[in-house]
Amino acid sequence: MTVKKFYFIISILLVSVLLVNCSNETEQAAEPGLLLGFSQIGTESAWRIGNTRDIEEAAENKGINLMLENANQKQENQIAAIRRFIAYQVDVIAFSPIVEDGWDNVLEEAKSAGIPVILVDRDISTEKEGLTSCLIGADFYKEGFMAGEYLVRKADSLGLEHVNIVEITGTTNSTPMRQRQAGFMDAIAGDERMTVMESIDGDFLKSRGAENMRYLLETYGEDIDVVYSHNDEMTLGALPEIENAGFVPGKDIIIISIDGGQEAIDVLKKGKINCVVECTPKLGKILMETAVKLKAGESVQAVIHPEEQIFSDEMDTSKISPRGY
Ligand code: GYE
Repeated sequence: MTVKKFYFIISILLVSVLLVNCSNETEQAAEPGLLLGFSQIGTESAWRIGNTRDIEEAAENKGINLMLENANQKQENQIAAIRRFIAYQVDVIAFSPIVEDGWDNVLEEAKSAGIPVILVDRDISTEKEGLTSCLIGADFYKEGFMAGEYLVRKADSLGLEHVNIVEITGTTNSTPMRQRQAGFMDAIAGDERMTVMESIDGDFLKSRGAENMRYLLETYGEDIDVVYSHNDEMTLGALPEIENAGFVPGKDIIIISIDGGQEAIDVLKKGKINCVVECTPKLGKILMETAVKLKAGESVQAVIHPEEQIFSDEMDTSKISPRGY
């Protein structure tokens, strides 16, 4: 190789290295991005899994970088995740608080770091002002109220004189547990026929739904007229126990559930569940839009509730379209 040729090759190499560096820089500059830290509760239900998937898809569609942490049903894991998001200096923090109490300290830390916080799905209880920017989640009180109103209509249509109810609740001290109970109780209050024999914590888990149902059947047997369960997972756990005890769910015992996942809707279509109140897990799109606004310093709506409906044996259930979770 001549000296001239040697210098020519070297200069070509140098120019390419420079070009590669430049293009990397422009790529980075063109994608300043938004980094969103999201602490999810866990994987306890089809609802939760659908919610996680929806949030991941929405982040991808909007080109948002998502740091997703799964807390495996433990509040301390959620607190640790939020601390990691603060250390990473994410732009916005979002989380679904497993229970309502115990968040003040970590949220004070986020506030001091100047990071806005979005509550997704569930609320917190605090005396302090301004720890979070907004709440995006269902109106659980309304869901419980719709479930109670359905029961009153059902009792009317069957001409029932006494209605003995057992309630399998979600995680104690979680927003959906508190409000689904309050809404239901308010809707049946004043109806002399209704008696709630027992409310028992099923933690939103299928296994606990089954376990609790076994106990309730052993304790109250054929006195049970209604099972009001705070989510589909616990309902799906309870149904085989009812059948094993020799009762026909949907006929001998009125079954009311909440969420509206595909599996429960399929069972509703078979007549073994009487009513399912919808709770949509599809909160991803509005979460991303809200995160973008907060990063830009814009104001956002304090509470955002999605629209929800009720599915029951009062309607033609064959018309219910696929649920997607
Ligand atoms: O109903 C249940 C889930 O917070 C609305 O949590 C959510 C509830 C949902 O695990 O299935």
